[in-house]
Amino acid sequence: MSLFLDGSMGFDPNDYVSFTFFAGYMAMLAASVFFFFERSRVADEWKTSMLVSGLITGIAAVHYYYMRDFYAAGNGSPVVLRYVDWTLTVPLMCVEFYLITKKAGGTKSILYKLILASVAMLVTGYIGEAFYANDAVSWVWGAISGAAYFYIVWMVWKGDVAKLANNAGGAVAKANGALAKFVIIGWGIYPIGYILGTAGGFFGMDLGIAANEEVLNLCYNLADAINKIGFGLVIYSLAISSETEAA
Ligand SMILES: *C/C=C(C)/C=C/C=C(C)/C=C/C1=C(C)CCCC1(C)C
Repeated sequence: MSLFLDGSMGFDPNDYVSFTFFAGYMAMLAASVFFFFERSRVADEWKTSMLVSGLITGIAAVHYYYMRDFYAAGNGSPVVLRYVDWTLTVPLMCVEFYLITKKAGGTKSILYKLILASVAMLVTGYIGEAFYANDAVSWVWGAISGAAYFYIVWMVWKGDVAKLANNAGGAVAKANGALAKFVIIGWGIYPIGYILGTAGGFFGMDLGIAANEEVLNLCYNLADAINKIGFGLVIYSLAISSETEAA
C-alpha cells in the first residue's frame, strides 16, 4: 500500500517542509471532524457558523492532501492548489464575520466589500507568485495585495465590522476582537512568506538572502493551521459561551 499518489511510502525525514504539509493535513481533518460533531451541541443561532468553520478546515484538508503529494514528489511550491484553497476559504472567513455581526445589523454590502478585497488580495498575490516569483518586480504584486489586506484589517479592527460588533457588545464584541487579532497577526505571516519566498518580495530590494521556496511554504503551512483552526475555535467558544449566557 502506498501512502502517496506517486506510489512511495513517505518522505525524507530531513524534509521538514513535507512534514508540515503532512501535519497540516491531519490537523485540518481533525478540526473538521471536531467542528462538525460539536455543531450539534451549540444553540441553533450558531449552527451555520460552526458549519462554515468545518467547511473551511475541510476544504483545506482536501487541498493539503494533494499539496502534500505534490511537494513530496519534488515539484516545488504547489502554487495553484494553494491559491484555489485560499480563494475558497478566505471568502468563507469573511462570511464568519458577517454571521457573527448579522444580528447587530451586519449587511450583505459589508460582506461583499470583504469578499471583494480578499479576492483582490489573492488574485494579485497569485500573479506575483505564479509568474514573477523569480523576478525583482514580484514586490509590485505583493504591494497591491498588501493594500487589499490592510483594507480588510481596517474593516474588522476599526471599520464597519468592528463598529457593529462593538455595538452588539458581550461575547460578539469579544469574538470579533479575537478574530481581528487573527487577521492582523496570523494573516500577517503570509506576506512574510511572500517576502522571503520571491525574488523581489521586499520592494525589490536585495535582502542578501536568496528567495526560498521552502521558507515560503513553511510560513504558509504554519499560518494556515493557526488561522483556519484558530478562527473555528473562536467561533466555537462564542457559540458555547452564548449558550451558557442564555441558560
Ligand atoms: C486560510 C487562508 C488564509 C487565511 C490566507 C490568507 C492569505 C493572505 C492574508 C495573503 C496575503 C498576501 C499579502 C498580504 C501580500 C503578498 C501576497 C499574499 C497573497 C501572500
